[in-house]
Amino acid sequence: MSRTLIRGGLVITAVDEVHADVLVEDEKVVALAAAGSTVAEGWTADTVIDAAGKYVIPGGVDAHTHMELPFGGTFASDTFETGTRAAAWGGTTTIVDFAVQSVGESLRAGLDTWHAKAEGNCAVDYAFHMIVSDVDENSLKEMDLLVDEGVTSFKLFMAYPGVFYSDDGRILRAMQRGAANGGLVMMHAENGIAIDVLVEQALAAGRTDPRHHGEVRRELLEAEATHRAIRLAEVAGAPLYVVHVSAEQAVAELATARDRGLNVFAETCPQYLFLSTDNLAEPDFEGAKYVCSTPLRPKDHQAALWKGLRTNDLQVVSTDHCPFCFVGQKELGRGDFSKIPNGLPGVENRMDLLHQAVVDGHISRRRWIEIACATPARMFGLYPRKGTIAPGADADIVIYDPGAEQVVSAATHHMNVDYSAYEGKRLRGKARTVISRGTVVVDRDRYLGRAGHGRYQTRETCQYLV
Ligand code: DUC
Ligand code: ZN
Ligand code: ZN
Repeated sequence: MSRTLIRGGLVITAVDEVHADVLVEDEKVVALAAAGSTVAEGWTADTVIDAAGKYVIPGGVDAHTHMELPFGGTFASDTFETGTRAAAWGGTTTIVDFAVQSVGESLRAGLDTWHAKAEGNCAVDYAFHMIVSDVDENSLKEMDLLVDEGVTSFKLFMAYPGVFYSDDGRILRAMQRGAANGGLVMMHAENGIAIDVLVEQALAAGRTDPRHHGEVRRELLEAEATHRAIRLAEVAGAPLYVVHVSAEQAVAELATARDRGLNVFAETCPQYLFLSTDNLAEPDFEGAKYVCSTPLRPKDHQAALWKGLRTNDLQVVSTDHCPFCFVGQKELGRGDFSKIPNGLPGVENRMDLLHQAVVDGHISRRRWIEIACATPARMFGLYPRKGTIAPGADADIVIYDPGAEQVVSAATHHMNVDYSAYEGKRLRGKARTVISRGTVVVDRDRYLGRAGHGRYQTRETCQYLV
């Protein structure tokens, strides 16, 4: 047995901030004791980590990543190996990635493919949601089997006709199944049928630049789809989790539903909190770096997102990490914005950007941990193994230096992508030491982890229902 003692830090969870020492045995947290108490002073360990002046926080849980996702004729540029290594550098110790069912394929075949991509390659722990692209009798039955084996959430798309899209009837059927088996339906809420009409009209009129991606994917079409998804979930008697919310009007739909007491939940992402249509409008095709869906919105939407995070109308911040290199990948859409692969890198930056939000006064320190660690773990059935520091929890712990200064740059990041969406941004705070299930994987500027340390995590059903 190995014992690690983390001494003298401020332990921050979603509910507490306490000056405490943390004792780890092998892969688990076994005890916390008040700093300086006789109990804590009596502890001995093989490794003692000095956390004086630092925060001791749970490892981040990023509930929305797409390593190696096939999209628009290419693949997301981070593999499970490079993407989870970058996650570790940024203080994220669990990812929940999306396995994909292709049309005509079973859920099982899709899930097996994603297991094969990830197994033996991950630096930190990982789990899967299942993207359901083909709702039929067989895939509905398979949903039951997946819930039983720990894949307890299913993403459906109201966008991308011909690829991932499901119509309302299919969505209703999947939600009814989720209501019966405990699976949580996650929704990409944009009216893709209407968007495709606007795309066609924009291209025909010669509006081909990246900024038109944001213009055709109208805020109202996000709000309309969000409203429809909520109503369908209500009819099915199912809970709902809306992914990557970016529009103020969609937040309003969510707030109304929650005020009515419905089990309706949602995430937003750092790109919607820190970036805007100004980035999409950058000249010389640079705007392509910021093409994702839902799209970036005008800056004035950000206030509604921050407010939603403060009032708990939005519960989670995930990245939707889906990187494509500018050279050779984003460039596929020169002259036609609809051919730009959708997605932004961010798995390495989320914890630090949200700490900057603490520094800037948008959220409290405990809320930072709640939206980035505890609630994603609860939402997707990983709590309290993940998302907190408590006896019995996995020892996924970050010694976080709140005073460190960093400038975000592709020159220094670890994601396998040739640009940073936050290039040049100054941030206060940085992970100093990152521990994954008791093993130090990052220490100061050294990477000590390995591909294959990360272990697949089965999940319970949603632990966040009211
Ligand atoms: N949105 C993105 O930006 N990328 C991948 C899929 C999605 O829904
Ligand atoms: Zn999506
Ligand atoms: Zn996504």
